[in-house]
Amino acid sequence: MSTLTDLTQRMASGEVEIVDLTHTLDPDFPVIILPPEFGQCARFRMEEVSAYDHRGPAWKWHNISMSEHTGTHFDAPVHWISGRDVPNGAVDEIPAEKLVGPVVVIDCSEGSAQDDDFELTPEIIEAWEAEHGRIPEDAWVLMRTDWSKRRGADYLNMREDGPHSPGPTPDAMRLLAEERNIRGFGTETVGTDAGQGAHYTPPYPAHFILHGAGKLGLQCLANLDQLPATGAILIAPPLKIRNGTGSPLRVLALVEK
Ligand code: 23J
Ligand code: MN
Repeated sequence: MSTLTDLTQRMASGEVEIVDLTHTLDPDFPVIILPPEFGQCARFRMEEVSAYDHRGPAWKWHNISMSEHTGTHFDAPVHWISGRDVPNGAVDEIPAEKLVGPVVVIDCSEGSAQDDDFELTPEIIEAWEAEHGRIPEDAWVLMRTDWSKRRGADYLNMREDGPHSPGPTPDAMRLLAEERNIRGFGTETVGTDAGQGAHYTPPYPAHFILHGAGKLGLQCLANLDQLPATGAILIAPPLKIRNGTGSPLRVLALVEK
């Protein structure tokens, strides 16, 4: 039997499941808030054009607007200054082969429940590899924190000194991008970086190191608790926005039960 016929049958029988890792686009879903001297990310907006009425008797449709970085979204290398000259670094240029591929999940949910500023370190990655094997080249690496279960103000978790949420250290990002040569890094929080990521050297190390190395990002993911540590396939194609730095998208995983 061909691989795809086999896959089709296993999806029909439920042996292979589709897990949706996407939050619903909604005006109330939080967006990243930067220090006030910087430009800001727009929330999702939707206006009715017609709803089977005098504006269009047999059809309903909406005009929508948002940032490239609103809701569950993809970060391209050109998003960051370190990746500005990466070849094919905008969302419309990324090869289609990069948009479907293997994914591993590092479970940081226990630590993140104890510490809002929990750090993913090289030690945690190496302990994960001792249990699950070396992170394969060109795989997505997702950091599970269960942050996607938070609602309202707890999601950004803003304090006087800015947002507090878990994220990777600069050394962890160097290990993943430079030594493991991953495809990309994804999180359940509003950024690939920790809430306090501006205070590392370099500032926002996930963005700086990943995109400088031509790697991809995913943020505001959901349902990472439904994924195995290894063996799933991620489907994450951004919109084909010319010179786009990122894009809201539907993220799906194929998981073998
Ligand atoms: C702009 C500036 C800083 C950050 C971000 C955007 C994001 O997290 C993003 O959505 O890419 S940290
Ligand atoms: Mn982004």
